[in-house]
Amino acid sequence: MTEEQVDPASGSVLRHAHLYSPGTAASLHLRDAAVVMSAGRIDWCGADDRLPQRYQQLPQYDCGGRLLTPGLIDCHTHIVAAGTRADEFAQLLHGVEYSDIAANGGGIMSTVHATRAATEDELLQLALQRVDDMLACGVTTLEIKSGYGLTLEHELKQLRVIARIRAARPLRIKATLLALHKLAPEFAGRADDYVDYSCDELIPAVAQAGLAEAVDAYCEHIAFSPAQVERLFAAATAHGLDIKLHAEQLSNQHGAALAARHGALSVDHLEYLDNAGIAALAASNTVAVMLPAAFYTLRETRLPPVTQLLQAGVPVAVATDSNPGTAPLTSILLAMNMACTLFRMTPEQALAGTTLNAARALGLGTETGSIEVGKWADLALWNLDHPEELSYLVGVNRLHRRYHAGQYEPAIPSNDRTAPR
Ligand code: DI6
Ligand code: FE
Repeated sequence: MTEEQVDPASGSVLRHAHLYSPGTAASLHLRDAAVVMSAGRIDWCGADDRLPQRYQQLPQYDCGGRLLTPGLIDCHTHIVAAGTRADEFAQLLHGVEYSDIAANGGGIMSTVHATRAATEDELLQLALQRVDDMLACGVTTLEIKSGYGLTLEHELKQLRVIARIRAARPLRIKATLLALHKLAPEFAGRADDYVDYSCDELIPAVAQAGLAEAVDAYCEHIAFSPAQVERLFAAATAHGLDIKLHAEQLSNQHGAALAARHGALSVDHLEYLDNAGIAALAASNTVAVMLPAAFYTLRETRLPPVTQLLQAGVPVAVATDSNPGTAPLTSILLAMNMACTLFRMTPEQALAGTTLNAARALGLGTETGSIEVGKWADLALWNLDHPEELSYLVGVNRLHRRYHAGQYEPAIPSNDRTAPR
């Protein structure tokens, strides 16, 4: 019987893998390893020649010395969106500032118009194309944000699309209500009323519908103030939702320290983070998420203080930030490469950033992100010899197999060529 026909409850074994799994203190690195998957979880892992007798009868797959890592985790994306921003790319290349494009009605608002105009089915088809790219890169867990609707109707529409992706594809998804992304045009000149609307209508309705696990905001001089974000955090927490924050991307609003104080799962971007912000993160459990593709697209020059964060013991994650404006990519592998070349992270740190630390940024640190007994058997097997190669290769994807809950998923659905563009 081949492994993929096996009932997951009965389990299977991966043999002769070159296992590399980032850890908090030390990484697990075994040249010739076996991993037993049972009922969707990792039941045993260790040196192949120590595989206990009781597992010898299970169906086996010979990895042939290929690199085996935890499935990759993209902990920050905005993939439920319609429309293109290719025109803005041309403007950026000609030196127009992102904030000026936004001030002239483009930027996030351009995507809001297109997303509002799209049907739920159209948004689903567009998002599935991006999800399929991600699955093909070995992603097993994905965070997806709303934030291009800005009214209850359209935010719920985006969040329902996320729920449908969860049903349509074999991967874990965390949904985030990005409540304060951009001031809705209906509230022009009344930002505080929009914050009230987010706290009093959006959050309760989304929590009631069970459509999101976390709430996020864009704390920036061109977006929302720390005081406004703090009100949102209070409402989110009161409704039992986790919190996250886009902070210190274009300016220092001291958003990261605010989020850490409120127990945020993560703070994301951080180019303008100062020493007080680093200290606040170090004193918390909040993960620092690096988004080098946005830095790259906007051709930023100010680097986030990655080295200082790591020295201070802050867990550092890496994500794509996949969105139509500032990060039009779907490859988490490319984001890892950029984290190394642009932000000077090591390949090991980049891989920890898309596995263990990304899991923590989603509140899933005990469930996934490393190859450990008891965790979900979410794994990626690569046609590679060394873990460093995942970050070293530029725009190259060498995924051999992906396992979700112990199941090999050979048939990653191909893109629907009739999908709306
Ligand atoms: N994430 C965001 O939400 C904003 N920047 C970022 O990195 C804006 C995304 C957009 O321009 O659509
Ligand atoms: Fe973002």
